[in-house]
Amino acid sequence: MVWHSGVQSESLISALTESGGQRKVIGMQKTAINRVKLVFTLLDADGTGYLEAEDFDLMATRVVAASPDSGEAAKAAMISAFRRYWTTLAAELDTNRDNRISFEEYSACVLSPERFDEALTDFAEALGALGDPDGDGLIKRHDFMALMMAIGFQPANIDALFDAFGPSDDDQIAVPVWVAGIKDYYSPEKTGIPGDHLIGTTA
Ligand SMILES: [Ca+2]
Ligand SMILES: [Ca+2]
Repeated sequence: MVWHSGVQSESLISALTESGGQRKVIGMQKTAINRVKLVFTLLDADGTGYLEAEDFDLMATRVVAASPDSGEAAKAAMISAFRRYWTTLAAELDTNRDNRISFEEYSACVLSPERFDEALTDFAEALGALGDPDGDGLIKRHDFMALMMAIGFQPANIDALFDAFGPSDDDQIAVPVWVAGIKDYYSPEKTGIPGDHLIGTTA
């Protein structure tokens, strides 16, 4: 895993301390900090080092393309959820109003995770629905893998996460299990969750 320059534990901690979040930093486990870093890196889909509207359009396109069997309504909901996620992040975190979010700006999300809850729920439910194109309420490992690779996770980590969700004998997981897992993953205050498998051993 290669991080953008400046995206290191030290910069996150100093940014949080400046924001008055020192107590949260102390209580934040290394896995949670690494997850915030990984989420930022993945959300920066075009690799500019900043989150911009284009990143969310790009990732929406990739994710929808990874779910060819899904219906048009489910795809449209996913695109709309990605856009809402961006507009919410931009409204809450673009402190210097330059229409992009630096990692330092992004790291402030750990101080007020509740502000992102609705946009995150939208996003998680849209992604969960894409993972279940036949609508039986279950997600096959193959579909899970395709979507998670489109977001940018590593295959071995994706398999480990799927296993951590406790798949059924026919290797499927329930949609609500994944929706809850997505919400936990993008909630920086959560620790010790199945999604920590996505950080892998290289982060
Ligand atoms: Ca970018
Ligand atoms: Ca900014």
